[in-house]
Amino acid sequence: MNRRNFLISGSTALAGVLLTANPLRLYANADDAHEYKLPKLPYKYDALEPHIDKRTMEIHYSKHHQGYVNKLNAAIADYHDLSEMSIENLLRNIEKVPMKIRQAVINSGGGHANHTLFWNTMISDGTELSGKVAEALQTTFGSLKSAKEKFATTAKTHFGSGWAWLVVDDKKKLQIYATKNQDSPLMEGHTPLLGLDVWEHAYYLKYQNKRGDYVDAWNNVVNWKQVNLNYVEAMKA
Ligand code: MN3
Repeated sequence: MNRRNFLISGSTALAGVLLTANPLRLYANADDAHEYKLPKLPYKYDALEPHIDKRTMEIHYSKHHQGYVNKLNAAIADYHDLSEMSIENLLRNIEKVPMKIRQAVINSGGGHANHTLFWNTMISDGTELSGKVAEALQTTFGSLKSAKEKFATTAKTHFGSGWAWLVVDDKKKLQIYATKNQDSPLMEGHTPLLGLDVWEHAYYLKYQNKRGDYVDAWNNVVNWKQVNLNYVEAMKA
């Protein structure tokens, strides 16, 4: 219930590409059974080949992401008021979550939200970086090239498990940074536009220890059209 999956078809320039008006709205509320659900993957497991392999996608989505959903549901099982919130609002209001389950919600709720965005900002062959977010990246980081380099370096040099992010912060400015584990930018009042999973489970089967190769390959499947839409929505909010 209350799932608000707004799918809009784009302009002719986006022929055939379905964009989600705001993937944050994919962060659906729990259903009547007060359970969050694994969102539908917007493409097949092999869609991102050769950059991200089918086996990694299958395990990452059906085991890892499902695992975060299951653990989140277990954590909030006795807190029906919390499960009436979207996962986005739950994380934005993390200080209101009882201490007893707060870290579980940070880990598993963060894992659920982060992966939901991750799937929706990738697409077979990628899309061109343009539009309002491109203008803002140029203004903030000097050029698109330097913005992309900063993101890649952030992803490659983050120590241990975590995520690299492009966000709109609470002052409506773009920021690029990394978080540890499954910590979500939503907890800082920031709106994530694009996230890259740098946990080893995201790349080890194909790339082993070569995280840099994975980050460079991922650049080929970024759905910048979706990131632009995320930016426009975040600036309106
Ligand atoms: Mn992951």
